[in-house]
Amino acid sequence: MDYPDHYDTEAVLRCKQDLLQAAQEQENQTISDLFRQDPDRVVNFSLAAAGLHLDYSKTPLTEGVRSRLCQLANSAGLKALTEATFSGQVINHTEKRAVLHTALRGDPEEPVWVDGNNIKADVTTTLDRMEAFVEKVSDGQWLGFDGREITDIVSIGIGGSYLGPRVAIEALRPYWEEDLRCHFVSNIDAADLATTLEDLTPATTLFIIQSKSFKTQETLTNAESARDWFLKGGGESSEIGKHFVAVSSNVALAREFGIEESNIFPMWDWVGGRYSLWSAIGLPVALQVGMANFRKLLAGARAMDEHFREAPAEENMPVILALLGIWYQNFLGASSCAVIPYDQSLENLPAHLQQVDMESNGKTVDRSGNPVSMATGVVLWGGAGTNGQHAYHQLLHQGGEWIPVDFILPLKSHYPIGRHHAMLASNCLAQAQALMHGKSLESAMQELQAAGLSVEEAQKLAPHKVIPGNRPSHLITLEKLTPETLGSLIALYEHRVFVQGAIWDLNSFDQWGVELGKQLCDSLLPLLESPDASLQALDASTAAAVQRFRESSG
Ligand code: G6Q
Repeated sequence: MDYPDHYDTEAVLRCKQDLLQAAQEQENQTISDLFRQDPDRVVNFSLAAAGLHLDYSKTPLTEGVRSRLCQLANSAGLKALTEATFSGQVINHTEKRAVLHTALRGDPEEPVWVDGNNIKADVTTTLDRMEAFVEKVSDGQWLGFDGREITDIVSIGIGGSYLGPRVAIEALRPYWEEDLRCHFVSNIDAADLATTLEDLTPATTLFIIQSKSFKTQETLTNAESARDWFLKGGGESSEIGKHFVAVSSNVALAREFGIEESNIFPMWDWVGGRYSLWSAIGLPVALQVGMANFRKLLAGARAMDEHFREAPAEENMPVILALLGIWYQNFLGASSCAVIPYDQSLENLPAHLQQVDMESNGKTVDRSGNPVSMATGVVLWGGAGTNGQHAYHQLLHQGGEWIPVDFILPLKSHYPIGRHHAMLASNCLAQAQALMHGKSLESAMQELQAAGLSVEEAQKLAPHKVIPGNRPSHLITLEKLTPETLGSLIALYEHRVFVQGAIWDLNSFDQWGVELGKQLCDSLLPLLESPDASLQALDASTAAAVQRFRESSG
């Protein structure tokens, strides 16, 4: 490792033992008991930071456990690792890279050095280049090959080069520039590209090829097919420069594709894909909502960074959320967590957070290469409320496994129509109440009898109506979903992942697990495409599937 390691294995072990004992001691205590014991529980278990408010009182957390969990974070060297990260040390040691997405949104006057270079200067220059580009496109100075203005942007990228920008654009719908529409193509499935291009006109469409490596199979194949579409639709090779720009750290490959160097926006080794929304990968966002709003998004994230860096653990929102997750998973046995925004425009936020979390911490080897001693990573899933209430919330309420939920609720809507927003909020709060209180057999019986059922009938039906309750949830509220609060919200989850990775002693910033699938895919593709190639080296099931594919392709 290239940075001072402050992980105190012995102390972490002692904290774990303490916490295991605490978990046993409070086995029979319910969340409702905790509210009865502490009339100020809501105040004592709430936090405000960077435009967000977190109420984590509806959880099985006591003050004693909170301070033990904070000790755990302390023993894992969280503070030192945080400072090492922010200051540019090589935290991602398996890839020999610094981890500096925070520098993309940090104070431009505070230098951060990587290999003797103050990267803040590069960040500022890139933001200025983005601004100039956005202005040209939105002011109609950037013209397509037949002299018309650009009306549609198609961002081609996948994974980290796609999910964050898509979520930000969807979330910031009220801030959209008129006369410009951003579209996304990510999947290698041609349906994605074909259906996106269906209604577009080559002369008024601008493609942004978003690929840090400029080597990703899906992105390059989609980019090549998009270029064919452009050339078949009246564009000339010499005009590719007017319709294709790139965001990449691989300038040579982007140029080889036909993109002019002046239209290639940089990416750097020290920005991980899933943390790259804040870099030029955010260009589609800047185009769709304007550069001023993109800068506000960065400012919101910066406010959360500052809070994360400065606040003591017990008052630190990302730390508390991370510790709650550790408490649930490592000591109380949860294996999944849900993020449920009560905001339609955040419908796809869970998909982005899923990548940030599961690609970062879905690992079982610690930073020294040894197997970890506790459960790591968590299945993160979710979707927009109220839609989920008519789908998977049943399992949240009565399923065999309890699943902690983050409810996210903007207090004001951008669409103040009738009673919609109060109804949305009441649904959100009711779900959290139902999870905590549940319904006892006794109240189910009473309800059924009050509805006119005989005792016998009520006894048969009542067990189906029992809801165990005592299930934790956290309520994150914000005044309104703005570029600033969105930035702060996404940064909150980034830091939550970081804290958990620090406690589990993982390298949260590599992703070797995704490589094997890519390698096997490369060797299977020629077998699918050449009918006579031998399938002998394959397992029987894969060989049979290849054979079926070949027969179907004729
Ligand atoms: C994110 C991952 C991954 C990556 C994509 C796209 O952290 O590394 O999701 O973003 O594989 O990679 P490129 O940007 O290099 O095309």
